[in-house]
Amino acid sequence: MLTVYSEKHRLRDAKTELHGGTFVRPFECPERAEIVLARVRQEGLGEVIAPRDFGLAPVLKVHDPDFVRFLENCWEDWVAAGGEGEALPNVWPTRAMNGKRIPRSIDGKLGYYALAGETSISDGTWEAARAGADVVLMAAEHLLSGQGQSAFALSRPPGHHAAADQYGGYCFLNNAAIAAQFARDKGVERVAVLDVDFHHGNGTQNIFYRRDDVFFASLHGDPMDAFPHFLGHADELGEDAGEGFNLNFPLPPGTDYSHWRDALDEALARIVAFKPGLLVISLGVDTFEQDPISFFKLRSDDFADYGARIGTAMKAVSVPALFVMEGGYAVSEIGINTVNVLTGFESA
Ligand code: 6XA
Ligand code: ZN
Repeated sequence: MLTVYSEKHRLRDAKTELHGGTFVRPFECPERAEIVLARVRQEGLGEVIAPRDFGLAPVLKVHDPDFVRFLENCWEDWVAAGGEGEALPNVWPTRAMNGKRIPRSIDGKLGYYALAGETSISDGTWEAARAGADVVLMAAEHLLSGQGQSAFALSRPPGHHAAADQYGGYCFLNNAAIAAQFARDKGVERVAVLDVDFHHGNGTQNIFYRRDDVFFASLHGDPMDAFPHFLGHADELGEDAGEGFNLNFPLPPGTDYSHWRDALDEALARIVAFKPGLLVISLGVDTFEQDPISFFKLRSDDFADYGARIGTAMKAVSVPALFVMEGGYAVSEIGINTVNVLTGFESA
């Protein structure tokens, strides 16, 4: 399986995350990608290539231009306004206010575009996020040109919380959504996105919620208990043309592999029935029992098993699979768990 990787991910190296009432070094750190890459090489998964520059056009198919401009300029605007630490929001257009106007000041803009307050914007964040989009686009292009049945986009920072005009939960550009849309624009009629990260992929759901050409299925910690808290319930089925094309499996604290696997099998059956031309997998391994910020109980072997299940289901109907790296914060095990999914898929 081909892996696409860009060293530019290292430019996303923020110093601060708001966690438990203090500032900590972000869980989403550069070592994550380095450890996954080392494991890809150690296991001999296949060739590793760097992406080319796809420009902003495929990003702007998914994200609003004003949001993209905000991300591009945020750090400079923040510094120019006298920001001394990293850029963090401290006010939001909540239910009791009017969120329709985009404020002029960087403090107002941060609140307008942020969906959560843990994620700081630091010098280099934009360059890393852009390179992360190029990574998924390169992997998608590889599959669309008929070279292979699977590819791994080792992108960082992650993407699935980012909506058309919102960032947060460590995500800035929605890599999985950008890849799915790119495939649509290259003539793939139906694309499915399967999100197996511990957290609900609220951004991906939101981007495709009114569409019937992109099916979204997600297994995640029940939002009543887990981030992002305000989306990811089982009764969110899609709207308008998209009704019936969104599928959520919110699962309770302590969920082990046998229960998680049942939900996966149901999601895979629905995906097969949708008859996609491409499956994009938002691959977060924060479902691991030792993950520091999550509450599922998957073990390292379970990742290989579910990779094989995805492989069996997709190979039976000849649907190519694009794996896109999302979360996973048990850093010393992140390589093993991630590559177990990929080798499991290949073994099917
Ligand atoms: C912030 C939790 C952010 C979760 C990020 C993640 N308290 N998303 O892993 O998939
Ligand atoms: Zn996650």
